[in-house]
Amino acid sequence: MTKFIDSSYVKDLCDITFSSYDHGWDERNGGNVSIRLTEEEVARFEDIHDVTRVYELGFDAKELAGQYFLVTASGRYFRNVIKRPDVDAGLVRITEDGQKAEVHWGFTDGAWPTSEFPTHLMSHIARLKVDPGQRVVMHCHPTNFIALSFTQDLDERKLSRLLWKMQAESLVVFPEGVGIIPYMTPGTNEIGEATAAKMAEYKVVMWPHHGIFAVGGDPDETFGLIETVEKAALIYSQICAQGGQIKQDITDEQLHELADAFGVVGNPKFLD
Ligand code: 2HA
Ligand code: ZN
Repeated sequence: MTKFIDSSYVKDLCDITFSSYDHGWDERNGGNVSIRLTEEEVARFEDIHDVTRVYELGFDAKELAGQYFLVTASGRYFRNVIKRPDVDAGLVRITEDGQKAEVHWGFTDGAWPTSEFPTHLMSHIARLKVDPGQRVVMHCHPTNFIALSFTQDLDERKLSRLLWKMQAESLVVFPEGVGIIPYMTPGTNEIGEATAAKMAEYKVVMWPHHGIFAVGGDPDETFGLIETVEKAALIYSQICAQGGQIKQDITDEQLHELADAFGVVGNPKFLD
């Protein structure tokens, strides 16, 4: 019997992976999540064990030396994490030299961290410099958001403005807008570096023709951010389904008023 019950983060991981699957954003083994834990939180794992296996990261993660990450496993399905979190997820610690990850909990049938672990760790490094409170990185495949990468210019200003104007919530939830990298092969250090470079400015990064990377302070907030972006994209899909003609939308003046009312600063590069 698995004894992860003292870690609320394992429950949160189960919750957001299943919700994401349930929204249709994680077919097969699509999607991955990582959560940076404090030592206090790590101490709450009842069946934490000494290092059983060590995994080569394939890049230098020295800036995260000694940090612990709860992370979903490579090749496993979000649909199943809720049923067997200790099999389809695990807890790893980055070694002092920043070259490896030691398995301390989970991955009980021999799995390794997600193939996107380099992008996760590089994104954590980037966000630590912006806001050390941001401890969650989530990747999934939201349908309407991906569809935009086929029909819209891959232009951060244009895409951010489109999403901001679909609903009042957008600007409040992602006032920086959305970053976009070019289409790249997933699972590589190169896509990790490109994503992390965008994470210096944005909490949301589009992977064209693939999905989304998002960061947040806790699992709920991160999942809520993805939901908000995808809802804006869904509204745009519905507009297109209704003929595509926009007769009125949220004006720039109204965006400025929104930002003032909610105490956020809209990215000045994207606001007129
Ligand atoms: O983890 O989504 O990008 C499976 C993926 C790869
Ligand atoms: Zn993916």
